[in-house]
Amino acid sequence: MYINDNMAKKVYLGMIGDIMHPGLINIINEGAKYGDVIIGLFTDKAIANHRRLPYLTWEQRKTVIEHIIGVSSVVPQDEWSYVENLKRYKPDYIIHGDDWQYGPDKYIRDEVFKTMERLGGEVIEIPYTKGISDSSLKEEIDALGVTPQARLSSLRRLISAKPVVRILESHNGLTGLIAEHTSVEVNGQHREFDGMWASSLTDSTSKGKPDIEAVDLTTRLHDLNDTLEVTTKPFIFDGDTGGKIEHFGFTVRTLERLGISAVIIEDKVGLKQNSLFGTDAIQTQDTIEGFCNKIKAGKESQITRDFMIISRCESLIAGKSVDDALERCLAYVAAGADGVMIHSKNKSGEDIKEFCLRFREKDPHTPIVAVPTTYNQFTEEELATWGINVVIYANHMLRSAYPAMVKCAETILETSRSLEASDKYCMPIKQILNLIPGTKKK
Ligand code: SPV
Ligand code: MG
Repeated sequence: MYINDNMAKKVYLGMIGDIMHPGLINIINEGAKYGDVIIGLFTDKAIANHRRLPYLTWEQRKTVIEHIIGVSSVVPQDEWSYVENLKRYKPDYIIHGDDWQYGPDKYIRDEVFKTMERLGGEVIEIPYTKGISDSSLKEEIDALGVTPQARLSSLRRLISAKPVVRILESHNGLTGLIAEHTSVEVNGQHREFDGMWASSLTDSTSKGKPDIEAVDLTTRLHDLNDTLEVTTKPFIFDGDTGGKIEHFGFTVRTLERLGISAVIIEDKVGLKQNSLFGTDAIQTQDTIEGFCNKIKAGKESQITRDFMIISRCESLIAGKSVDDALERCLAYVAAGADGVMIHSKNKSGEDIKEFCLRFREKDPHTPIVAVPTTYNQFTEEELATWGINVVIYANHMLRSAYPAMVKCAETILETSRSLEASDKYCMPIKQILNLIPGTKKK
């Protein structure tokens, strides 16, 4: 039975509240014994640097949680740290499972103890409910996959929640798994990629073909399906020039149906060549009017609210000025582009920085996407200070795999056997057998 004989006291309980389970109900019930339970519901912004974004939006989670017996009110918690909210709401108690005593979040616990002591409040730790947790449930849900709509909308959520969204190139199911599951801890912070880039360069190169739109859309999407099947994170699709205006609307709808979050199209016409050739190749830009018409055609065809059409400006690649790039990008946004990608092969990054700072003076909000392949000396944090919202590592899975494979092939030739190559360049057989989840039947 729900007993609360101490209505005047305030009990603070922070939670993500994405997947409700008995452990959370238990902690709410425990909290309600001490007073009115205020749920500090973590916002996307609070979560984004520490965990994967929740499946439900903040408003959806709030609706569920405010209807749970024992919850008095739900307030946003905008930081991973509790300190600001504890100072704001001055609870008499804060309640938390005792699982935060170990691991990367221990510093959060230390801060909470210090703050509550200063406020004259008390920290209640209750035994963590064994065998059930948000993360174990999340693993099970991840194994089921994601709906196209949830995947599609997650890129916009990430852009508004994170200072910078980190995207890794993926050209097949295996590289998709790497982008999906690779994570590291840096200074106590969990880090992983936020999504994937379907690069025209690596899609073509992995087929032994040049990056000139020779691999058609149907083939690329057919192959992309392999990756969509084994991942849940958002995809940004490299749409090259977007093709003919009359065709681009169909491309947009096809991508939306698959749950792709965004397409980036570049303002070039004629035979497309890879941008990293710079002025060594003929790079002919569309007229501003012509490209704006393509953006408009795409936006008119779009049926979901969240799909993004991002315009990619090739002025700096074609040897033109930052002024030219600015004029174009502002026009593209006015035509309806949901973001701009500015590209350059200049190693200094100066042109990109100047563009971003000047673009931000005119347009504080439209997302800027950057592909720092040549100016790779800058960290994501530095790029974010220029106003960049999305950083794409555009070809690194393919570029790192290829030299390793060549080395292995050469070593087999040199030694007339595979012993040396296996020892030096190959993962153990046991490891490859267990690499793909679900390979071994129990
Ligand atoms: C790609 O990855 O295919 C791109 C980025 O379009 S770049 O290769 O730098 O042009
Ligand atoms: Mg490309």
